[in-house]
Amino acid sequence: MHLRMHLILLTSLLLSSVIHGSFGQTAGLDKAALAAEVKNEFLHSWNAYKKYAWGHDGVRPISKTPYDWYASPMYITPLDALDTMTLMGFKEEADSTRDYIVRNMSFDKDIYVKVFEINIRTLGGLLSNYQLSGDKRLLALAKDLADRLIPAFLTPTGFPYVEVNLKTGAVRGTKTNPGEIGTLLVEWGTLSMLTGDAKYYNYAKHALLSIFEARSELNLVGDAIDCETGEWLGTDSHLSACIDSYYEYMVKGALLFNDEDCKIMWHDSYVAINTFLIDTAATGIWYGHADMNTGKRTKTWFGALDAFFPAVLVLAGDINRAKELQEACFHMWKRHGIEPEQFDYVKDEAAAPRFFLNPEIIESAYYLYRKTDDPRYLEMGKVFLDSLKAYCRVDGGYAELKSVITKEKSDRTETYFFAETLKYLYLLFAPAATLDFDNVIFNTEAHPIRRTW
Ligand code: DMJ
Repeated sequence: MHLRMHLILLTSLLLSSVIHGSFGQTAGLDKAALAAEVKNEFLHSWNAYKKYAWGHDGVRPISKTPYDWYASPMYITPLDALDTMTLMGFKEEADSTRDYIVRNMSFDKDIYVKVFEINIRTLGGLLSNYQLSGDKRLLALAKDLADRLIPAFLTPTGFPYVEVNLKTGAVRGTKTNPGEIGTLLVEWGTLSMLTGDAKYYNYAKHALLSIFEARSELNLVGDAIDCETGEWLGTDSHLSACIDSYYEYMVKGALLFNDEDCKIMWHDSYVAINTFLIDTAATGIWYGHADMNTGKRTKTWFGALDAFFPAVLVLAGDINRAKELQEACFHMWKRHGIEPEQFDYVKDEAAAPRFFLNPEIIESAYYLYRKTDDPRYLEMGKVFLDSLKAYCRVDGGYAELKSVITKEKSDRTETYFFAETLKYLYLLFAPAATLDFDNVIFNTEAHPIRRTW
């Protein structure tokens, strides 16, 4: 080939690699450097956990002390962090952490645990790490845990009790919500598929179907319900805490198990969401609050947790709406330099100013980037990373904020910071091959599940 032709080919190859980022650079952003930066931040917070809180559920990063959820530790941070360190390539650290978890984790404990939290963090973590490592001891732990949680499902409504005693099977907590009732199928369905025992799938599916059946005539749900009487205790409908992942697991249940009921439930719900919750303001499209029975607007609030919705819309195939909503989410982040727990999109200011190191907005940027290849989402990711480092980084890891306005810190690192926030940030910048996005479903705690059945 002529030398000039070689040069033209080389130039166009270089150009296309810059545009598409195959040399780690996109639109002026160095993806490889950003991925390395996230890994460093992971090590910074993980090493702080190890130094100040090893063997406990989590770290308080300002006082540099540990905390536990219950009288006896459940090793929530190590398990939540485990698949993140595996994906980041910290193999030795992952092997020793997994070994530590297996040697120490026991569910034969006289403690009442929250079914929802232990399901998404512990059961989800055990299942995803079993799939990633092939270590059967993790699957045995997952089965033992689920068996101990089963008494929660024995209610007249099919809605699980909020808490179960892992040793005695005693239950308590009747005031629950669609989020807690409907966020089980990914984990319990996976356990059925991996063990060949259909009962886990059936308990979780029955719970989801039952809460869907309790919806209003407008196809909306409220945010509090009694698991013994089935009476609604809160009729505010929204995409925020207490409801959010109820919708997420319809979409994920449909994709992971090809479940026809999940598809129908999602379809009907999405029509209602787009009729009664959707809203617009000068800053774009939003989803607010409305009464589940009348459809009347109750609040013009959207929050850090609601920012999971663009990711769900990507999975559901509504990419345009996902893009539009992510722009609104990004506005919410930039308004005070970091996103608040709740944002009033009409007043254009924080309505609840705390920040808990939440992952959802980053999760949505990652999903959108994987589907569109648009460097816009990398730019967003860089803003998220820079703000987190500027406002939340401390010697002892990463701290939550009492206020996104004053940036005053609070002495806690939630375990999902390791499972979700840092994982999604890393995956956004890391090579696509790091995780086969099209063939995994993340549970709501960002533990990836592969459809091996
Ligand atoms: C996580 O525990 C899960 O993502 C849950 O579904 C919602 N809240 C937190 C993260 O913000």
